[in-house]
This record gives sequence, C-alpha cells and structure tokens, in this order.
Amino acid sequence: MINKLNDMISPEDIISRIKTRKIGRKIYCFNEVESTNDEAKKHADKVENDGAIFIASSQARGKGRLGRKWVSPKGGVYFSVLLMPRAGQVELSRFYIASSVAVCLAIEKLYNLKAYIKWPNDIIVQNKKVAGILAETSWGTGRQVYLIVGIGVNVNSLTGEIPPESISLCEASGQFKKRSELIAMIINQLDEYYIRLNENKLQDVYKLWNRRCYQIGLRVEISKNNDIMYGMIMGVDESSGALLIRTDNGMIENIESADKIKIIGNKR
Ligand code: BT5
Repeated sequence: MINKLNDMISPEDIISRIKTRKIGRKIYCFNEVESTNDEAKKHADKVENDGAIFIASSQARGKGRLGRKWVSPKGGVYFSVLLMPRAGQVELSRFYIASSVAVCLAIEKLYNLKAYIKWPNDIIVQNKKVAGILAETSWGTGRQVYLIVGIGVNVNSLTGEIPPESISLCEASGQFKKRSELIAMIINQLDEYYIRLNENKLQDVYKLWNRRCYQIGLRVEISKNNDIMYGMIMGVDESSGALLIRTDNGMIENIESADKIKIIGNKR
C-alpha cells in the first residue's frame, strides 16, 4: 500500500516506465536540493546531459517565476528537464504550452480528474493550483543555448503543507499514487511534444491547450509596449501558439509571455 512515507522515487523505477527518445536518458535523483532547476543548471556544460532530468523529493528553495517561491514539501513531485535545443527553438511560450498540456494529460489519465491551464504556467484542479512550471533559458559554455523546464506538482502533500489557495492530487482525488508513475507519464508525453516542437508540429497540442484554458472568456488588462488595452482571452492561436485577446475595439492581439496580462473580470 502506497503512502506518503514509503513512496520512494528511484531512477530504475522511472526508467522501467518510460519509452522516450531523448528526455530521461539520464536521471539524477536527490533527497533534497535547493532547486532542481539550479541543479540542472550545474550540469548544463556537458552535452551528454541534453535530455537529462533532475528529480528531488523536496526542495529547500523551490523557485516560481519572477522571484516567487514554490513551496516544496516531501510528497510532491519536483523535477527539471535539461534541454539543449537548436538555436531558434527556444521560444519559452511553446515550452510552457507543451509542458502544461503534458502535465494535464498525465493528471487526467492517472487520477481521472479534469485539469485546466491558466496561462502561462499554472495547472488548476477543482479551481485551485495543483502544479506550476518554470522554464528558464541561458547560454552554456561554447555558446550552446540550454533550456530548463522545471515542473512542480502537489501529489501526496496534505493541507497545511502547501499554500491555502492550492490543492494536491491526493486531496482532490482521495488517492495516494506512486510519484514515479506521474513523473514517467509526464516525461513520456513531453518527449513526444519535444520532437513535434522541433518539427514545428504543435498544432494538435495547441488544440488540447485551448480545451483546457481556464481563463477563456475572462476580461483582462494587457500592458504591451507601454500601452494598456482591455479585452477578452480567446485561447492560443492554433498555428503559432500565441495567446489571443479580442480587444474592446474588436482587434485581435497576439500576446507573448513578455507582455503583462492582468485578469480584471472573473467568470468563475
Ligand atoms: C510557478 O511560479 O508556478 C512555477 C513553479 C515551478 C516549480 C518547479 S519545482 C521543480 C523546479 N525547481 C524549481 O525551483 N522550480 C521548478 P509562479 O507562477 O510564479 O507561482 C508561484 C506562486 O504559486 C507563489 O507565489 C504561491 O502563490 C503559489 N505557490 C507556491 N507554492 C505552491 C504550491 N506548492 N502549490 C500551489 N501553489 C503554490
């Protein structure tokens, strides 16, 4: 019987569950690290670590975006994928989209729960945040671009261990599951999407994203090039992956992750 105390994550267990071409060819498992994204960064100077994953049972200084914190108690899933894509293939918004859909599909399949995506990087179950993604990019030695996609999921964490506005999969479903199962499912899906991303064939993934968009129809305020606009979220463009907003004057605007977007109307 799996419970929070006896659920160990081991590279062997994950390897036995994955059938990937690139992601997870090397797996580094840690008991506790400061941040798995930072751990991946330390290994980014070796080309053979392209596709490696770094998993921790807990993080002392888990990172969110813009200097925010990711609370990372034991029982959750915290891992980072290190990728060395070809130059020109490092648009972060596409990695956010592909990994958000991969996380949602894994949650839906394993727990039979409906998962939504809040642009750009939150995964929502039962109207609460269950997972977050932090994608970072930098230059390694030899001017190789590398990209780190860090994924945190509240799996077997309990109330009181994670922020009040969040939820764990265990709380939402009433089930304890082996964390390796979830990690492997996400990796299998991500590996497939990574290949499609390199071939510019993410159209089906954008469709899956749109079906799960939590903010569809919500009114927003957008700051773009020092202008402020108001409009409604329509989903992502099914050929480019850009977020589409219908502004109050009827124009369709493409939003990149660098632009600021603030929800000002709530339909839920
Ligand atoms: C994120 O940032 O949601 C990205 C989280 C990425 C975490 C992974 S874990 C593996 C890898 N290693 C790292 O160090 N990071 C990545 P953001 O959108 O900025 O959301 C952060 C906000 O989410 C916080 O300010 C809290 O409000 C909330 N939050 C913090 N911990 C949470 C948790 N465990 N569950 C749900 N919400 C949380």
